[in-house]
Amino acid sequence: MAYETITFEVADGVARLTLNRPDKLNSFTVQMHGEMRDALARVAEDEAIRCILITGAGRGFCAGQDLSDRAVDPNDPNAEPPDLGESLEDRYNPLIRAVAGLEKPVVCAVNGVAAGAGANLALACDIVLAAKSASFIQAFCKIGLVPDSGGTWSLPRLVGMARAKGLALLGDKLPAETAADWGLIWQAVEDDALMAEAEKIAARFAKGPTRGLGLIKRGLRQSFDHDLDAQLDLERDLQREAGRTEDYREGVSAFMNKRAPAFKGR
Ligand code: LHQ
Repeated sequence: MAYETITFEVADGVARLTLNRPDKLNSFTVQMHGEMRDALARVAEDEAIRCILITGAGRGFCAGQDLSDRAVDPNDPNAEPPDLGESLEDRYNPLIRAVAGLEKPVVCAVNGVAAGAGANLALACDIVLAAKSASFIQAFCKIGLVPDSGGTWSLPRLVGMARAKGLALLGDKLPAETAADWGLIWQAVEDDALMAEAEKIAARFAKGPTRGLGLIKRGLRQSFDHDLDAQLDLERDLQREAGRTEDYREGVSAFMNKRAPAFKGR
């Protein structure tokens, strides 16, 4: 599939996906959803890809849904009011499931404003770095909508209910440094250091024990649905699986021989 609204390249075990509609702050169209779905499926399937790095072209990261897209525009005089539930079911929910469920690390470099579903796409990633000039806006309430793309799930878990409510009900701009202070994201970095920092982390993941890292993601994610007993059972199962990987053998061997491990991701 040829892409027009994103760029996608793979090198040295890292897939780089750049949202690429800079004139519209990389807001989502139906086409962009289709291209992202295709690219994320390639990442999931290709064993040579051991990490994905998502960022945006131009001055924004992603302004959420493109509000002029005919699929969601309530002002189209010739159309019934749009079914936004369908838009979530068909496009946003699969996108967030694909990102959150990917058993490989997802690094997000938030290069500028991240609004609406754009903010929540970033929050679905594993390691979120943001340029200090970037910001996060739960813009939904400003147009009468509800945070989607996992926002009502991730916000209270990341920052607690009081801050989740403030963000979701007020829809104000949260600067990257405050987002980092609150634990919404991993780190805010100087603007001109953003991509180098994100690349450094991605390169590290590309040499990591990919299956083990994927299992860590699964364990942390499922913890929200479990009490301690159930989580201990899950850890037993995950560790059993991790313990059977080549990378576990390599990790222990490297440690015992006082050398750096050469993980293969399997
Ligand atoms: C845009 C957009 C945009 C189109 C900037 N659409 N053009 C799910 C299911 C179905 C339906 C609805 O939504 C969802 C999920 C959602 O994501 S809902 C939330 C949708 N997003 C928003 O409400 C954010 C709208 N954008 C903004 O509030 C501002 O653009 C922010 C605060 C992000 C940035 O402000 P500025 O830095 O001042 O930039 P700007 O507003 O001047 O935008 C630059 C251009 O991008 C401009 O186009 P133009 O042709 O005038 O230069 C904007 O119209 C366009 N743009 N966001 N979402």
